[in-house]
Amino acid sequence: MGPGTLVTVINEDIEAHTITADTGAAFDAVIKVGPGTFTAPTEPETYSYHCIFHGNMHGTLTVK
Ligand SMILES: [Cu+2]
Repeated sequence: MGPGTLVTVINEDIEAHTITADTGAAFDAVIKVGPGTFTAPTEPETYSYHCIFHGNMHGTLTVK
């Protein structure tokens, strides 16, 4: 996604999750059940992220 994009995500689970950058404070959003939003970082990079509630949940976010 583009730098600074407002990203919409849909949590289809039955509990809240977070999208939290592994390092730094690039983004950290709690996503409750249903749609949620967070703002992508402005620095182009591939960011690793995780859910602070569930250690096995992780992914990457590419800003370019
Ligand atoms: Cu989670």
